[in-house]
Amino acid sequence: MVILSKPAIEQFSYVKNKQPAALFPPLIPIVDLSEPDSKHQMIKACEEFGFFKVINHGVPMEFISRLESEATQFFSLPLSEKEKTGQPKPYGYGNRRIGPNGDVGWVEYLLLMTNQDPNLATENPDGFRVALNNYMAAVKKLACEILEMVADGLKIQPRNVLSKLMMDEQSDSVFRLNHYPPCPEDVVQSSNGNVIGFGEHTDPQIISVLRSNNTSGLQISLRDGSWISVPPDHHSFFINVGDSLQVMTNGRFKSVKHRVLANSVKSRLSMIYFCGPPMSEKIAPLPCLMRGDQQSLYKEFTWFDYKTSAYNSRLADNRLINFEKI
Ligand code: GA4
Repeated sequence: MVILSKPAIEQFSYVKNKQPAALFPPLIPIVDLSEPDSKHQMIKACEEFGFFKVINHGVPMEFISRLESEATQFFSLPLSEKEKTGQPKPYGYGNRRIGPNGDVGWVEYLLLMTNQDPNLATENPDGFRVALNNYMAAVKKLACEILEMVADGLKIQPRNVLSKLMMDEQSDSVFRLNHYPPCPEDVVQSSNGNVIGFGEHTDPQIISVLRSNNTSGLQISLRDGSWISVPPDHHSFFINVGDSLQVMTNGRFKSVKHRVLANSVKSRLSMIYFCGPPMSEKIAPLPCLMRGDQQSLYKEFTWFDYKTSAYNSRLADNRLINFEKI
């Protein structure tokens, strides 16, 4: 078991103003890909929650288990070994610090580019590399299928108008393995049971495809600002609408604010594929979605502009606000 060195409590992030939990929290939408109506369910979920769970996804369980086991082995290495992977700038191995602007969480992670061979400074990197490649290829296919169903559901053509952005060789998709070790009980208690594993934020990309082990912690924010816990399900995938898809639908879909709370008993491992477009791609409302004289809510920008601006922000910032038309 890996224990992150214990932080001074006052230096650590926790949920300060705890919103009362919703009395009857809505159920997280579940989209069964084997059902004929799934594209309509997806659209509804993207509009109402910016978030849904996918079952019957077709990603082989052996790829998932293999990567989970390789990642668990990696995170159980001594810190000095893991650090040989290189500090996250932004890619590499990170411990507690998230991004370059002072965010911290009860988490360690590996952040990787999807179309470059990762530098895995372990004794036997080959098994890890094969597991990563198999998993990423299968999840990329799933993401492509989901984006094509979204396009169909929105009645836009061609149906690869969204998926082609992440299927492009130049796509700036990234992959993240997050390991949340159990947080010591006294740290949890002194922060009212709410130590932040990964602080609240929206994802900048188009969509993100998340899978975790069976440890809870993930929460999403509803439109009214309340937070609901997402029951973990290690057989399923969870899809987040990112800021770029919010812009491409001119605000019809909303990117979902989410966070992870630390757990004092079990460790949580999550794997997230962030579907990003090529750097030079213009992020703008899809013309076929604009009716009549409808105007774009956003200024013109490329994914490079947005990513650059994201890396100058703090995790919890509203990053789209700088790109909205006044
Ligand atoms: C949030 C979504 C992805 O994990 C990520 C994160 C990135 C990082 O950890 O390097 C950022 C964060 C994320 C948004 C704001 C900036 C950049 C940390 C941070 C404080 C890889 C991404 O693309 O944006």
